[in-house]
Amino acid sequence: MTNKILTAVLMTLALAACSAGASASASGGQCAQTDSANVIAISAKNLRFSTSCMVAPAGTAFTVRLTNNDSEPHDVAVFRDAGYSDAIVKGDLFNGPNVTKDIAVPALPAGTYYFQCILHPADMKGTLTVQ
Ligand SMILES: [Cu+2]
Repeated sequence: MTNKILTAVLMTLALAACSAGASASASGGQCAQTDSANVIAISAKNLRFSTSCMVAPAGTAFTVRLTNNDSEPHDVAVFRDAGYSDAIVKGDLFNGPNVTKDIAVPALPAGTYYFQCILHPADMKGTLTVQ
């Protein structure tokens, strides 16, 4: 009887973990775009960026505006390669919560680039499509 209850509890926990993961990835499905001032506004919360993809116009400098809603420091760095070794720009790490800083990104040719928080590279990363 005790084993049955334990099994039921474990299964419930497993299901809860799965649905939490699904909703987290679904919320990151919409790509952040540049606004009319060429600013892409994103945020960081619970060691995650608000999006896993950004879209910017080719040949035009733009700004990534990061609002850090964590007390931990975050930044945005943009790289040419998926291995995150060839950096184009690295923003400064800064603590939140409710602190916003701009990262200036130079004009880039069309292509796929990669962004991450250099302090949390495993959990805070995504693609930047320049088109
Ligand atoms: Cu971070």
